[in-house]
Amino acid sequence: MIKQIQLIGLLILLSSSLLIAQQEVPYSSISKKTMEGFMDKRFGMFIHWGPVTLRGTEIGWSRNHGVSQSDYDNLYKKFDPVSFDADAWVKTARDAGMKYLTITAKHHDGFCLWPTAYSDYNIMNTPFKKDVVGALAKACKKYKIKFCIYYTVLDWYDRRYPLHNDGNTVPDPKADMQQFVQYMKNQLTELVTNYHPYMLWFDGNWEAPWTAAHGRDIYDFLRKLDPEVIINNRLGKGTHEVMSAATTGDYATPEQKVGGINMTDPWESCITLCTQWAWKPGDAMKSLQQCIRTLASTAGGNGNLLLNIGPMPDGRIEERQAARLREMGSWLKKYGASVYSTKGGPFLPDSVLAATRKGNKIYIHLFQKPAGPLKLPAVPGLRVKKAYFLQGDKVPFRLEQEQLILSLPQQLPDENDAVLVLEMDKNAESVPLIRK
Ligand code: JFZ
Repeated sequence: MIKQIQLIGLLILLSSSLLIAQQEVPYSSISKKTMEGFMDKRFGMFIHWGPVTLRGTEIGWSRNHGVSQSDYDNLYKKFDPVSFDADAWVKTARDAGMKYLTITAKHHDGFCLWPTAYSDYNIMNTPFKKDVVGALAKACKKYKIKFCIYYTVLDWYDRRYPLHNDGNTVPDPKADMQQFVQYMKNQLTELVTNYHPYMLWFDGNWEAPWTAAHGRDIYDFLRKLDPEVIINNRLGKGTHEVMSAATTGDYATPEQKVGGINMTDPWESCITLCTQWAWKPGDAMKSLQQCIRTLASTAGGNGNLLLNIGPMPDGRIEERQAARLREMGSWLKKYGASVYSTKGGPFLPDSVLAATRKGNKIYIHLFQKPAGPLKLPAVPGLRVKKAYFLQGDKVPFRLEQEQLILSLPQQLPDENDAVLVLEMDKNAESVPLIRK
């Protein structure tokens, strides 16, 4: 009897602490295994595209800022990307070493890149008349790239959504959030059931009409449609950058910067290859060195990189952007073992280096040659058996007063990122983070 009462007490305690825990953690019910599979991919392609590319200005944001609303909203009538080739885009992603691809099916301007039955403002009413989202989903399947869909919450075009412009604060009294949310559900049902995305990338959750309750409602709705579809954290009201109690969604989305190291919460940084999300003629492009170091630093922080490109109005990816992506692919062919399926750390990333690890190996991504030898704190409980550059020469090392001292050559073997391998005597994946 006493045992039974104790057991019941324990159960009550357990379930109430579970309840409390539920309120303190993000609103997310994805399996750990699915998220681990996602985080193993490390590198994906973001694509921002739509009729706005005819003006070369920023998608969504340039409506009423540089491009008049009437001009912007009529661009679709001239959108005819005759050179669009879904296979070519997906092959560009694959050859860059990217493992997934995320397309803006609907951005803040409300235009839909698929033949939705719920809005006439879609690709079938352009001269092009082809399902861009469907073509990409099919090509991704063919080339074994995970297909993902960006879908904005805020929609400055739709009259049911209360705000019709960036900077608007007074809600339209004729708008109706309940109807708008139903419209979202209808479209999300189309997207999930027709294209089976691996992940949904929400956005535009910061405006006042969108509430935390809306986010949880959509999250539950999607979970019923597909228990495994991954959902980013821009459905709730918390910050994008980190997961918190206010978060609805499965992973954090720092934007235009590498996220901070986090060994528990999954995250993905979205960063543009040029400066604009959508195509801009002659836009400044990041160097190969910047791209490689961004990817290495992201992996070093235990996150993914979603690198954005903006294809041109005729449907092609600019050759200089494609070339940069091919260079990334060649680098990854050689150094991919230090990026894919690794964990970040144990050394904290900084401007000099980023560390990743897999099994017994710790990879040191060196961005800069120190004046003398490279000095790292010894890894507690583990011993270095061998040190060498990945695909390269051995590196002499010694241990001196809890410091690992590595003698580097005059010139590092790769000026963008020289990857050193430390082969340890034990698995290094769960070693606590080490401050240098
Ligand atoms: C958002 C989009 O607005 C942007 O166009 C792009 O799609 C990016 C991936 O995500 O970026 C933001 C998010 C929030 C703000 C501005 C841009 N904000 O709060 O001002």
